[in-house]
Amino acid sequence: MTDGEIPESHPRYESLLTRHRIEEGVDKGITSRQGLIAQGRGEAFDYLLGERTIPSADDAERVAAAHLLLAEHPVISVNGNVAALVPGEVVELGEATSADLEVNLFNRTDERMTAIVDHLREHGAEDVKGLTADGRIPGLDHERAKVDADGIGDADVVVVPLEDGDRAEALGEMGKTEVVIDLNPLSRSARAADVPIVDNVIRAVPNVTEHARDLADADRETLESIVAEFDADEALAAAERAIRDGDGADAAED
Ligand code: PTJ
Repeated sequence: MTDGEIPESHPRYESLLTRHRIEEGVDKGITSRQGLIAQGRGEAFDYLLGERTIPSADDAERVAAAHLLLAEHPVISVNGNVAALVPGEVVELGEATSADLEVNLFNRTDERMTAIVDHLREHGAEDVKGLTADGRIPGLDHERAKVDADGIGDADVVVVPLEDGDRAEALGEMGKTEVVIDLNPLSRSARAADVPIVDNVIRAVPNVTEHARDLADADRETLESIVAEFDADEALAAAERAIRDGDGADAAED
């Protein structure tokens, strides 16, 4: 099955497309097998949220765009799931916000690093960081700590979609502003974030790009007030309410 063979009219189109892309990512050596498990966990939360961008997530996506536009050196961290699900979309987000892309893996191997860098280049990326690995995130064990000194090492704002909790916390402790995209509002990553986006990466990344384009001509004062008004705890609480109230599951029912 290819992307084009899933009928768009299918009520679970997006979910089937996502599964297909992740499977293909594993076949290509981009996504780890653990990525399949992570995807399953994410899907369960997405189902409960109604497989839609809830209003609080849309707000967070706008705030993320404002942070990226204000940043001196924004970097988007790309792992095996992100590369499989939204390769072209992260390239577009990088272009819209002048952010670097850096491959940073939980299960790091040279083969996966190279496969992901090549995959991003095929989707239009010019410069992809991550292979130099001459910087370290303090407080993490060896492989997960590897970053480029002039990439995530130097960044003031980092977007970390589908992150594992330890690394999200360690990046936060380095004083970087962290935007986390994670469908689980209870995860340590979401809780460590300055801007937690509780939404599927497949919807969140293009929506941050759209907000960034919309805010491209905004002055610093406007961007700073968007950032200042954001309440991360309230965003997490709103997502948890949406899940507990069950409105979402009705919307996604099939
Ligand atoms: O490619 P690697 O080696 O860097 O590994 C990447 C994974 C994702 C396997 C690794 O970071 C991992 O094991 O992550 P966790 O601890 O399973 O956390 C993944 C989080 O992402 C979970 O909280 C899921 O709910 C969430 N998630 C899964 N799929 C999506 C998602 N969030 C947004 N969009 C998704 N499509």
